Formats: sequence, C-alpha cells, structure tokens
Amino acid sequence: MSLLIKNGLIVTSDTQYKADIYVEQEKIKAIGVNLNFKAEEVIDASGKYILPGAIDSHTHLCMPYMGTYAKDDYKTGSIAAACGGVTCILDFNTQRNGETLYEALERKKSLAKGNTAVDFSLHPSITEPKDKIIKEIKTAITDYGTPSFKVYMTYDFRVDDSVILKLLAETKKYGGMLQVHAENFNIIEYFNNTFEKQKKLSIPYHPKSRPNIAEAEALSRVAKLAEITGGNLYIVHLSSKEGLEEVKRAKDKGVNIIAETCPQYLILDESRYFEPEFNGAKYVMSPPLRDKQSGEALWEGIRSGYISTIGTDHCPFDFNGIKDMFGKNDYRKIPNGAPGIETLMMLIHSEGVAKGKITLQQMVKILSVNTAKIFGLKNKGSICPGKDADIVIFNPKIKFNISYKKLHMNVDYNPYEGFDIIGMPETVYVRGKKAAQFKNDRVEFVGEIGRGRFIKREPSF
Ligand code: DUC
Ligand code: ZN
Ligand code: ZN
Repeated sequence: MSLLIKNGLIVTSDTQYKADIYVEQEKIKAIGVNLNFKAEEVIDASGKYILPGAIDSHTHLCMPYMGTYAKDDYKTGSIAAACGGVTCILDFNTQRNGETLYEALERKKSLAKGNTAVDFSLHPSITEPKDKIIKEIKTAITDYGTPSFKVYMTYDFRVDDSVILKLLAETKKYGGMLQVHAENFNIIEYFNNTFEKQKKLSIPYHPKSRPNIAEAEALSRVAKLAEITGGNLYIVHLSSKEGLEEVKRAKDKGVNIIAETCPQYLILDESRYFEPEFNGAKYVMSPPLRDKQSGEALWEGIRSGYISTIGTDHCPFDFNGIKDMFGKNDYRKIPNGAPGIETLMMLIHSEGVAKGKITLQQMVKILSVNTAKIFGLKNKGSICPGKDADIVIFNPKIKFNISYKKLHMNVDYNPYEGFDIIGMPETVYVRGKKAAQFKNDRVEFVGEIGRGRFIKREPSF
C-alpha cells in the first residue's frame, strides 16, 4: 500500500510547514515539496493539518472495577480511538492476586489479540509488590517491552511509601519509570467517614471527599521519594492547581518528575456534580473534577512545559443501569470513571488551540511527540521519514456537535454532550492504512480490527 498526501501543513512540536508526504509499507518514506512518487492513493490535503496520530497514555480497557467492568473492550475502545485520531493506546494492566507481571501481561494481551484496530502497549500496574515481582521489573523492562509501571497511593490496592521507594529505585536501574496515582488515602477515608456520620452521601460530596490538598500532599510526598532515590516519576492525571505547584517545586529542584493531565481537568469543573436527576454521577471519577482556577492553571502548566502529556483516563461506565444504580444514595459506590479516548484530539484542538490557550505545536507535543519519547515508542509520535505512518489529516474547519450517539465509545452518555467542536480528524491512517474517515456529520471507522499490534517499548531514561 502506498500513499501520497499532497499540500498539507505538517505540524511538529516546534514548527509547521507545507509539504508532501510519501508513505510505503507502513512507514513515512519521504517528505518534500512537489514529491512525484507514483502512489496507489493520492490525497490533496490543502488547507488541512498533517498531525502525528495521538498516543493516549492512559486507558483502562476491560478493567474490572467497583463491582463492574469498564465498558470498552479492545475492539470498541480501539475503534473509538481510531475515529478520534488516536493511533496508539497505552493501557493499564492491573496485576491480579498471585499473578506475575508476565502472567498479567499475557492475560491482557490475549484480550487484545485479533481485536485491536490501533497499536497498543501496556503499563504493568503493581498491586502485589512481593520480592519476586520487584525482581521481575528488570525483565519487564528489557524483555517484555513495558518500561513504565503504575502504583496507586489510594484504593484497596494501594501501596505504601516503602514500596514506592523500592519501585523507584528498581525501575531507575534499568531506565524505567514509576507512574503514580497520587491521592492521600487517609484524607479521603477521613472525609468518607465524616460524611457518612453526617449522612452527607450525595454526589457533591464526592469531590469534597477528595480535595485538592489530598492530591497535593500525596504528590509532594512521592516527589520527595523520587528525590531520595533519583527515580523517574510520572504523575498520572494531575488535576489540581495545588498539585501542579508541587510538580513545579520538585521539577525546579531537579527531581525527575513528569506530569500528565486529562481533558476533563482542563475543560470541565466541579459544578457538574450539581446537575439534576443524578446526572452528576456521569462525572464521578478520581481525582474528581476541580475548581475553574485549577483548569486554568493546568493550561498554563502545558504552556510552561511543567505538564508533558495528556492521557484520557478512559474508563467508561454506562449511566443507565450502572452509574445511576450503584450508589444511588452513596457517592462512594458509584463506579469511578468516564469515557474520553475518542474526544481527546477534537477537544484539545477546539478548547485549547482554537481558543488560543495553546498552540498547534504544543498540542502535537503533548498528544504525540512527548508521549512517544517518554514511553519509549521509538517509531511513533512524529511526522518524520522512518516513523510509522500513523497520520491524521486534520480539518480545522469541520464543525461537530458532540453527542454520544455519533461516537463509537461503548457507553450511553458523553461528558461533553452538546459541545460545539471546531476542527476534526478527517482521515486517520494507522501504519499507512486508512482507519477512519469523516463523512456527513460524523467519523466512520473504515479500518481493520486485528491490525493493531502490541508494541514492545524501550526504556527512555
Ligand atoms: N480513576 C478513575 O476515575 N477510574 C479508574 C481508575 C482511577 O484511578
Ligand atoms: Zn488513577
Ligand atoms: Zn486511570
């Protein structure tokens, strides 16, 4: 399969220029002005941006959670990804009781096998940090191709500081990285117990039980653990202004700390929890949506470079029958999570670039270039000869009104329902093959299920 894309505006992390791109055998072969390769498909991309496919650094496909399952599996989740311009997914792989990291990896890979439309990799999520698991980190980095590991500081499967110290030290030895969900468990428990006694268990108490300071405290502590060990620390889903201040403090001191945020913390805010008829349950996620000042601070964090990546924390649960049934009278029982994989690129463009909050270059940097570098995806993340032809032809003029009915995520609502979007992924290529096409009023999946590959990643540090 060969492809010639003519006259598009190629966007990199620091510039943009008009040129043609020639693609052959899944790779970008050449970039130049007036290329005259003979190709099976020739596209005129005048007036459109040529972007590297987005890499979603944070998804929870098929994840068992709070008595149910995240509703997107590899098939529906990767179709949605392709339609949103996400050409590679980094999915969490939570270790089950008694499993080695290898067993967990093989279990999750088997769910993906033959079912995936875009490429993917896995972050082992360590819940049983026994000695033999800590020893396995070396092999996971050098053989399995999974150099990023996740731990939680809250929930039943949390780990304590002594484990975090060991994991930071061990991952660092082989150039790996520790990803941390940073929220202080005891602060959350204190508020949960207080609100229970006061019979304050309606939805607005969900954000009150997990205040900004619970994130900031955990984050400042884990940053110090990274400082002590010299380890490579990655903060997942940074959500608050106070948390960002801790990231800045640590980074300015020379700590190896990388921060990721999510569209929901940039765009939505805690007023959503007051929506009538239990609708606030749609936004119950952890960390919760924050105050408006936090959202503005996070955009500034992207502009200043303290925030390096954006992931979606895609973890959808239906509203009807799941969110509105579990925990009707108790916010603590509402499955935490929301859909996001398909709306990532359109939202960051429409709410970020089109509104002047970030530049097109900054968008490419946080959605693709940085993510590929940080996570060791050496063939992905930019429009350059030799890289995989994961390409989005992005039309900045297309208008789209968000409705869950027009999206592919397997869930019955969308947190951004009714948003007017400007600019959409018009045509999406996964390793040189068309996977999605905007037609009439929506993006259609035209790719191939099963084409997505597990990508072995390399350590980046
Ligand atoms: N937070 C969520 O909202 N869902 C999945 C896991 C998490 O940490
Ligand atoms: Zn998390
Ligand atoms: Zn998550």
